[in-house]
Amino acid sequence: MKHVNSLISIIIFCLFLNVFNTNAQQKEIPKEERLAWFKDAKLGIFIHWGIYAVNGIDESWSFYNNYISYTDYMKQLNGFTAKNYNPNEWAKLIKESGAKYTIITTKHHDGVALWDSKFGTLNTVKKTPAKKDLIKPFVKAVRKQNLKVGLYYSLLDWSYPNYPNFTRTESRYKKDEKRWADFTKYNFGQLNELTTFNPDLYWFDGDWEQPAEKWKAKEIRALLLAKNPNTIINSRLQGYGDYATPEQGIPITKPTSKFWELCMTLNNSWGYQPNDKNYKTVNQIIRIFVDCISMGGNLLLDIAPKPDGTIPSEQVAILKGLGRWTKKHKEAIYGTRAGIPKEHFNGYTALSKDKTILYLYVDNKPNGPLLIKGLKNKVNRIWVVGNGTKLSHKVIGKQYWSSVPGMLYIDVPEKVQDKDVTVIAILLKGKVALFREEVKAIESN
Ligand code: JFZ
Repeated sequence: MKHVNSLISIIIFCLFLNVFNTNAQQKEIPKEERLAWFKDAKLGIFIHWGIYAVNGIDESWSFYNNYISYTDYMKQLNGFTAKNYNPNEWAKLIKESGAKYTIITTKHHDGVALWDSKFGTLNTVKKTPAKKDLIKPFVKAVRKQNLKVGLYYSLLDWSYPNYPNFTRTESRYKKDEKRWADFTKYNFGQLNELTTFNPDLYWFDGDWEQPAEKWKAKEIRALLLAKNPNTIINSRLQGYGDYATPEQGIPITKPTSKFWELCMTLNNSWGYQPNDKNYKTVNQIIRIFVDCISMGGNLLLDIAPKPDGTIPSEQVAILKGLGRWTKKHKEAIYGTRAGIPKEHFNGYTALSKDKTILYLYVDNKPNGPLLIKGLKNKVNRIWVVGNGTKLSHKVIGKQYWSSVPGMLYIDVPEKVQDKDVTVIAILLKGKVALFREEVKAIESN
């Protein structure tokens, strides 16, 4: 009997430990697994849609920075009609660009929610002539195109009466536990609503105004992962995110983070600003894109619909131009990994996941054969991606007594070149192997 009793106590103790453990650790699916699709996706389309498009002014910042009064900023609510909003057309265009995922602003810093929120009253259903939930049909349309969907959400809300900050020069309060608790409840309420759309990704923003403990960043992460253990969270959650978002534009050196995404505007504005005609060209965007790919990252390109829901023609043209290139070169985009160091090839490169194909992105017109140095592998085959033409190569300067590989030259005839970026695939014998040692003094000749 004594034995049975102690056995039971041991079992109870073990059960307790187990419960305790799972509670404490919230066993997450490993990042590598959760972010596998993201690592392969390479291209995403960001959408900044909000009432700021009515006047065509800076999203939220224009009142925060006192360029316009809050009252006048909010008058834009009356012009936000969404009357030509066609989420299926949007999703088709996004698909055509070659993007594998898309992220839409559900609420910017101005606090205007684009879905039918039961928390607060500031949303497109209650306060704009659109009178509609704009997120629900978007998520549906995007899923129909087999794309992943992400929701942008601003943690800070400069409109909410119990949020401390209002404008750069005016704040509502400094410290007030009660008011802050109310705001927290409101934020969690909205986030809970967003989980019902079951997004593949959450893109937080505005986290800089409060520390992690105030946002309850840890609890936010736990909530979202409890609802969908496969979801991904960007970096702007005070240390509780999954991947990095480079801050100063295109990274110069390869980011140390294994998962990262560069977000970028097509002109100089996140939202629709008809005055801003400073659009990047398709060629520039493709070159930035291959720059990101060569460093193992993703590019998240922003489009900015008008208040009626139409996408400006310049932006449509860019997405279609990009689509021409991504369609032709898909084998050298999706699922690739970062390329080889610049010492080996004077340009952007990437590798296939299994490291047996080396892709060269030729973004300038070559005035002679391409050169690769220090490649130890034997080359099995070289071809022009999206064109199929087989290319020959020559190895020059290989000494029989030296382990230094020869210089590999590939001639790329003009007629196989792409008008933007030509991609050359090199099928290697085995996984890529590079000579990186210091060349020693000659011992014999
Ligand atoms: C934020 C927003 O304030 C802005 O309006 C827009 O939505 C953009 C996508 O995100 O702006 C930021 C936030 C963080 C950085 C840059 C712009 N950052 O970390 O470099």
